[in-house]
Amino acid sequence: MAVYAAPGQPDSLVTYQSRYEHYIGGEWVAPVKGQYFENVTPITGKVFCEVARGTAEDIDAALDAAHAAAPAWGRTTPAERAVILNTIADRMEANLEMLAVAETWDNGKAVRETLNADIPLAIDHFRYFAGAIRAQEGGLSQITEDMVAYHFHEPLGVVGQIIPWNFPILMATWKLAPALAAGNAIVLKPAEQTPASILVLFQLIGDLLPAGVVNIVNGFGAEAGKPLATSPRIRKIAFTGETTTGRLIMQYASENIIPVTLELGGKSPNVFFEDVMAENDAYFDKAQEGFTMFALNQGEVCTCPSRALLQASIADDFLDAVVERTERITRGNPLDTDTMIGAQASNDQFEKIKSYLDIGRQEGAQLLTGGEPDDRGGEFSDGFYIRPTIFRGDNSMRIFQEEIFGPVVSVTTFSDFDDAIRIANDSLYGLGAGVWSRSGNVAYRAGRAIQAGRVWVNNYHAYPAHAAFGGYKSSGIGRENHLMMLDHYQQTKNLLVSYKETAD
Ligand code: TXE
Repeated sequence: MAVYAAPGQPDSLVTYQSRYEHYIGGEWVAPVKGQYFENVTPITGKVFCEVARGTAEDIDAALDAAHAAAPAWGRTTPAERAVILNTIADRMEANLEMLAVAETWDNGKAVRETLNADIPLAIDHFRYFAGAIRAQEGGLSQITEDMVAYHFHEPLGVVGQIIPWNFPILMATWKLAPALAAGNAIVLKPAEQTPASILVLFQLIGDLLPAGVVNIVNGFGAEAGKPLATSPRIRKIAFTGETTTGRLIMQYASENIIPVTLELGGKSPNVFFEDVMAENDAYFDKAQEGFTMFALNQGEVCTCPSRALLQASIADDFLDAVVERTERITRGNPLDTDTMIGAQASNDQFEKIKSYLDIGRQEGAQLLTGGEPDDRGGEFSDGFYIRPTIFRGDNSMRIFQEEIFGPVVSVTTFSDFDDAIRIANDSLYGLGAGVWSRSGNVAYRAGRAIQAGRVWVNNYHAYPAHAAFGGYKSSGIGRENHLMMLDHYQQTKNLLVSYKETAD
């Protein structure tokens, strides 16, 4: 057990500045309009720094820097880029605890997660794409004896990336690592709720990249995100956020005929077949742990298993076990490594979740545990904490259909295999799903039948860099992670060459 000192305390690993600028062309640059916004830590609800409030003028400056850097960066060899990505990973690893504390303070999540998941996964992502770009090969087709078609991978040039607040450093890395590996220059806009930890990261690693290859403009969606996403000077836009915003991003992209990747909302079903139950059994213990994953990252995960589907024959006994387990989730100081659940990322999100707790009650769902804010007292009493909540109800309710993005699971029952699949697929979304059964056959058939881009079978919430991640239905377009991600940041150049020296 360890308790990290909060930023601002003398022995903290992180020294947050009181003010942050944009990061453009390798320099810290004040916003053209001179405006800043306050950044709050959800842990105490207090402002801890202010951050440049970007506008179209700042986006233009960042695009200038990116365009200046893109040609030379695009000509570097895969081996050169791989060395840089590996060096970034090494430096992050050497500063893992500092980055974990910075991320916890900015976002509110428990430090045991930033130490063991967010930052290690980000480090591995840079290493994975360092390897992936070196291993990538082009294609050659022999058309005739004298004619050859070469296929080259070329970078797109300058790309835009807009990310959310639930995993600031990891979501930045998911987008930056493949784009950099493929030789693109980038303008990235972090979420206005969590701008600071990414800026700390770039203070740490910025010197490893040529100036202008990565540019960060902070600010709000309409003021900074829209000018980036609508710019005719980007060759692609990558976005993670709400489905309604994703729809706008696609409209903007259609004006400039550029590709989009969208990673949007979810309402992921976690399906438990009756054979999971047993007395004192390691597999049953694992399945219960899989159920409680709804509270991981305070439920602020696009793949949050926010709908649990239990086979009716085991529902009551299963719920007794998981309610008790959910009540044992350790709540405390998010900077204490024993704490399992931290603060919601912003006051807006805190209010949104509370409104859904009311909606659940009004709809007649049965509240099994939680259902209210979690006053942790003392310095944390103004923080944004919610108790892990289990509702039991019906899949037609709003708490089953709408993304709450909090530590709230809505539980319903199914009679048999077909009923499970019908309920699981009765959703606008199709991002993640979980299937739990000791029968490989049942699990396989359910996994194939559920309309989701990622189905975890007998596990949940694992995110290895080499497993493709992305949505079906309204959950998005394209994939992240995996080698196939490189396709989203490259275009194919076909050179069709005749080696024949005569006209016939
Ligand atoms: O999302 P937005 P918000 C869901 C979750 C949450 C809800 C609202 O349910 O409660 O969305 O969150 C930028 N042009 N997810 O309001 O608005 C914005 O500045 C260009 C799911 O934060 O989509 C931020 O950087 N950019 C999700 C980013 O988009 C715009 C993660 C996301 O903000 C813009 C987060 C515009 N017009 C929320 N408007 C997931 N899939 O993981 C906003 N932005």
